[in-house]
Amino acid sequence: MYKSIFVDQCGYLPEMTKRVTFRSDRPVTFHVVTSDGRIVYHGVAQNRVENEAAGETDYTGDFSALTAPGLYRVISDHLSESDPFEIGGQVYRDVFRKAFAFFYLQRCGWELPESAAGAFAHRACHTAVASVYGTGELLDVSGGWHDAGDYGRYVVPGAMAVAQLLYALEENPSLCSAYPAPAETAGEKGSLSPCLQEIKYELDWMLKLQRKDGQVYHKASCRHFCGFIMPDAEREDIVVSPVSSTATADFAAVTAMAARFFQKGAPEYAARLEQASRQAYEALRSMPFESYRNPPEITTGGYGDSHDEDERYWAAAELYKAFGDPVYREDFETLAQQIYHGYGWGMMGSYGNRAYLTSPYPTDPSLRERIASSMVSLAQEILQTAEADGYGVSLLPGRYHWGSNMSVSNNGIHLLDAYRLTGRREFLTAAGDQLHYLLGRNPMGLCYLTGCGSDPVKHPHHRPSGFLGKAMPGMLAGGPCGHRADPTAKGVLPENVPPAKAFLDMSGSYSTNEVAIYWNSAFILLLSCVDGSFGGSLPAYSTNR
Ligand code: G3I
Ligand code: 9MR
Ligand code: ZN
Repeated sequence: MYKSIFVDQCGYLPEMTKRVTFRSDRPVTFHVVTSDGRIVYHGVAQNRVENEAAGETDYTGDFSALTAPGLYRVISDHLSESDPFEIGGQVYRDVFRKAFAFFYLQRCGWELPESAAGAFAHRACHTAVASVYGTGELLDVSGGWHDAGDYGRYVVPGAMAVAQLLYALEENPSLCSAYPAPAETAGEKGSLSPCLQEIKYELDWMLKLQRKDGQVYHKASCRHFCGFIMPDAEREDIVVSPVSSTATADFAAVTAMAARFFQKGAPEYAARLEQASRQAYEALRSMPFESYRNPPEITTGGYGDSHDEDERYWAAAELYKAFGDPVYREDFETLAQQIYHGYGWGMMGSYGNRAYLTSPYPTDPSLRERIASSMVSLAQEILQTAEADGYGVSLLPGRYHWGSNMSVSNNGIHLLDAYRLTGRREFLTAAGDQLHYLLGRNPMGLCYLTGCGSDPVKHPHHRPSGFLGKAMPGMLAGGPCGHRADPTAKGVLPENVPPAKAFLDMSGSYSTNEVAIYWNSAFILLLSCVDGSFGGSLPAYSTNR
């Protein structure tokens, strides 16, 4: 069905700003109607936007004044009607539950029972002892989460995912409490919440990737990507790839961060994490930067990097926040002569900024101010882009890269940082618009989260989904990628496809339609912060500690 009215298919919290996009070359009068056709709101969309990223003309309507809980659609005389949506205080709980359950369903080395995984049930996979590349050593590296549509397990994106899920727990414990423990894990691990239990599953694996000298191996995978088979059908040898400074730094950072979260419910585990973190950090000192490259025999994911100062920056800040040793503060403040930003796996500086700004130990007030103003400046640029876009999305036409929906999510988190630092509501509104874009208010008219909304992505590049012919629910698709970076995209999308429409809901298109644990974690953190903010519970950053 050709769409011309675009809304968040998962709905709106009552207090949220509610904007709707009309693909139209002339102003639009519109109504919001209840599911039984009663008109409850009348509006006019006046502001015209020539949308370069989408290659179209758009008008934006606003029906924020409508706050009554219920089921609605937007209609307009000369356009098709919108997808249905809900207004209500709990609209994002089911979305959260599905998006978080993705991590459990991505478990490696774990028998997923039908009672908890339905059709995605499988026997424990990749449990064989692995060989450490270039050595004769064998190592148990079972466990952790499959990275994405493939079955590789990688420390760098794994650390990003764990950090974002821990932040989501901190920002919105109420929403996180909506996630029920899978049947067979209920009651395990003492007083750990189901969310923390799940996060621990990845950390337990990551601890196995630390070498005796403290350095951290980059990943564990088979040598090559397998076909679209279930995980327990992949029986090739598992190889542990060489150590890297980015894996070692990210490991040091995220185990320090996690030690804070496990201190209360599992103090011995927190101590184990602290010991591993301190050892990795010390080992990092003797590791010059060397961008990780796959050895020639290995062709699975790379997660290489062009530098590692931002990872070291994050590690120093996180160890200082967790343990308070002056040396970590000195290291951070030396690195912070340049402020680093980024919530994505290749640029991790923003995690360091958050850790330093919220450290319980003494920090430098002038540096805190420098960091805070740099964060607000970054968010201001993101805000300007979002406010100028016909769909409110924070991407310029040239920024629709592989994993663009992760960038949209992380931009929303930058906007929320600025909201917390300044109290300026436009930052919060724009952050909400990033969520609305991902859940339906986008030029594709799709809910990019599988199994959610009335018109979700249905054919993700995800081996279990592809093998079973049905999309596992709760997975965020990578999103439009203007460079047509896979053979399917090159074969199907026209060369001049507008970047915001360079998306294919086809399982072959891994550069637009794969899924990944660190895309889901970015989405979950955005969702948690937005839901928490409108619920009034998002804590402010105090930079005058
Ligand atoms: O940032 C540059 C930009 O400046 C430039 O204009 C643009 C066009 O060349 O490229 C941008 O970088 C891209 C980068 O993603 C952006 O994050 C690279 O081209 C692109 O190759 C890179 O793709 C990565 C992809 O692996 C291929 O290496 C994705 O980020 C990354 O998410 C993806 O990760 C894969 C794992 O390897 C395997 N598991 C699945 C996972 C998700 O697809
Ligand atoms: O499935 C793989 C996906 O996880 C990766 O992101 C992508 C890029 O590295 O590669 C996919 O695997 C394809 C391989 O690169 C080429 N042969 C077809 C594979 C399945 O699409
Ligand atoms: Zn596995």
